[in-house]
Amino acid sequence: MQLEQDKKIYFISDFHLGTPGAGDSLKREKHIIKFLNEVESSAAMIFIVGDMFDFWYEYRTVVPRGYTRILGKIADLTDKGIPVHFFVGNHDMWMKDYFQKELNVPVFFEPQEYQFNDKKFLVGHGDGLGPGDYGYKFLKKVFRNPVCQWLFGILPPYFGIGLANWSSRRSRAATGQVDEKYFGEEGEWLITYCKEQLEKQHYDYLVFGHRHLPIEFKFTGKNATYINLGDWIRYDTYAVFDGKNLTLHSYLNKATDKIIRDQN
Ligand SMILES: [Mn+2]
Repeated sequence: MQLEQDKKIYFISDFHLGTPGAGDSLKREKHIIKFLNEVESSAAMIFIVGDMFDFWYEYRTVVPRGYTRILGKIADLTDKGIPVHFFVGNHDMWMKDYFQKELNVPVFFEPQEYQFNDKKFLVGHGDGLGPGDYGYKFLKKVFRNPVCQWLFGILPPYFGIGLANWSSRRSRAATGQVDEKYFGEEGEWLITYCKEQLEKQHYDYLVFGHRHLPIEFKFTGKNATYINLGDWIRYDTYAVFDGKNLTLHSYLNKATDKIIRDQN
């Protein structure tokens, strides 16, 4: 894709709508929509890179209630001809064809490559990539297993969604504080994953979410940058590609100083 003059591509992730409760979630949802309203006139394309919902499961004929504003906004964007691409996260991987059919939004389950102008991108949510995290990788296999998904789908939603909300609260509680600390080049497994990918082929930008920590990491001698999109809980961060460079910003300068810019 070749960008027109003054057009930009936006990347955002990890809204976790639904948590911690309806009131806070609605405030965040409106804040995200305000951002989308402001950028849409310059947007050639928008990427939502996973964990839009704290929990989402599409039954064959039914979707979870709520989130009408953000879903409406996404429909509005695609109706106006702005492509929106969605990557599932570990909190909203139970997607079928609702986004494609209702919102005209393609949904991706694995990292994808893109070429914008002369820059090559790799984009994905980032869960279960790189070394370690075997417990989660096993769980992901279970969650993505069609039989397990079918079994979950025949549970009454009162029970199924209740169970999911309970377990997502527990997983947040378990990882709550760890997210905020930057582990450096050796400790950040998405950096390790990026290095593995860069061994195989060149990318200018490797863009992930999941980490809930805004990071810009430049790989020395590779002319490549890993960007982590942070989240819309603590940082309200987004990445923007202006045709030449991809850079990380905080909406309304909420936490620009908290963006980790590791020049290596
Ligand atoms: Mn997340």
